[in-house]
Amino acid sequence: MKNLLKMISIILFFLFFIGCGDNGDTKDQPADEAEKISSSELTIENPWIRPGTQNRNTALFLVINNQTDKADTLYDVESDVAQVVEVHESFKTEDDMMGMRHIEFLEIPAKSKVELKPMSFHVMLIGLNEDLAPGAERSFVLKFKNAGEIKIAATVKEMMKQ
Ligand SMILES: [Cu+2]
Repeated sequence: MKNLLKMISIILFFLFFIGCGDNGDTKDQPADEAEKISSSELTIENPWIRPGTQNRNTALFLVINNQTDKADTLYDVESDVAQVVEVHESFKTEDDMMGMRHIEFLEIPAKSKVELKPMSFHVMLIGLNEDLAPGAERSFVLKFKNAGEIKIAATVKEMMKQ
């Protein structure tokens, strides 16, 4: 009798999934997937913002995971968090200092990940419109040549332990 009930619940389980179909809806994702925002092309993982104060600068960090067969290019990021939002890279100057500069395009090769992290690639937030304290959440739109626009939500937090 117990086994029969088990069978019925398994059948109901599958019927439920057949009924749902694949409509691309991601809102039923389990909680541990909450920080992964998928499009059909790319996955954005662990987006976070370094805390900052109004009129000053800070940055958005994340991992772009491209498991498709072709390279993609990040060419713009939009947000009302700051007056200027642009993709930057860090580099070493001739006198061994760290500098950073705006880049027009960030390529994400096929079947690979590009990590935007401190001292490396990052999304620079110049002239914050408000204070960003740990725990706050803000949205951004990442623009890719192939994947199109991907909207993400990033949480403000202190630098992650590596
Ligand atoms: Cu920068």
